[in-house]
Amino acid sequence: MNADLLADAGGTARWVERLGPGTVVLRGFAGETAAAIWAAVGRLTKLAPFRQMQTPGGFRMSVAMSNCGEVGWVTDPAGYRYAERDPDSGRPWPAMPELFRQLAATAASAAGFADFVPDACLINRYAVGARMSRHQDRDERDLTQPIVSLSLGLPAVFLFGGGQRSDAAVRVTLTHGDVVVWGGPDRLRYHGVLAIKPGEHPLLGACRVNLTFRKAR
Ligand code: MD6
Ligand code: FE
Repeated sequence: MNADLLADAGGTARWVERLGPGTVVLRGFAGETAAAIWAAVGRLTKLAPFRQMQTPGGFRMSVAMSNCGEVGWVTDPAGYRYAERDPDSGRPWPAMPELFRQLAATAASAAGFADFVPDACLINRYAVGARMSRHQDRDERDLTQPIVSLSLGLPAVFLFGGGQRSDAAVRVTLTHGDVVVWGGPDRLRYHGVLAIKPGEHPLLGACRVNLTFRKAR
């Protein structure tokens, strides 16, 4: 097998962009593994269907969410938290596929975070027009652990801000197969996603899916 085939099986970035001291974009890192991950998302979301959760402020999110792993991120009028069970079914979240854990660990290691073992994977589905307002990810217990984020489907403009909500943000377009790893001094930077523009992706159709791998507990 030549190097290109190996690269295409996932685990090698086509190129790397640094967004901060603890943040890199690994372009095309998922390679052909993206299709297998997308197929797995289909199986997982039969068990734990996508749903639009409510924020503590009572707004319905435009992004539809599901989870796999030992715990899953949920929001409702009582607040944000990690929960061991899917609140819609009362059942534990589906187990995280080994393929997901491997991709996350390999990406984290490529970005300089050794021994990353995610216990939660939040699966976000964006229809055209869906967006994610600016937020920090701070519900995880150990903030020395990075977050690994995989983008699939339609492109998205990712806003990467600073430590204060009002700090200026850089705009980064994330496309199918791109992985962002962030942690260390960047772990609490504000970030968001602009409304997804209409389009059609050959594999996913008119949507974007983002998986974020976390060590929540
Ligand atoms: C998204 N991602 O890309 C939303 N959070 O759809 C996130 O909110 C995110 O990509 C923490 C770390 C990486 C991320
Ligand atoms: Fe986030």
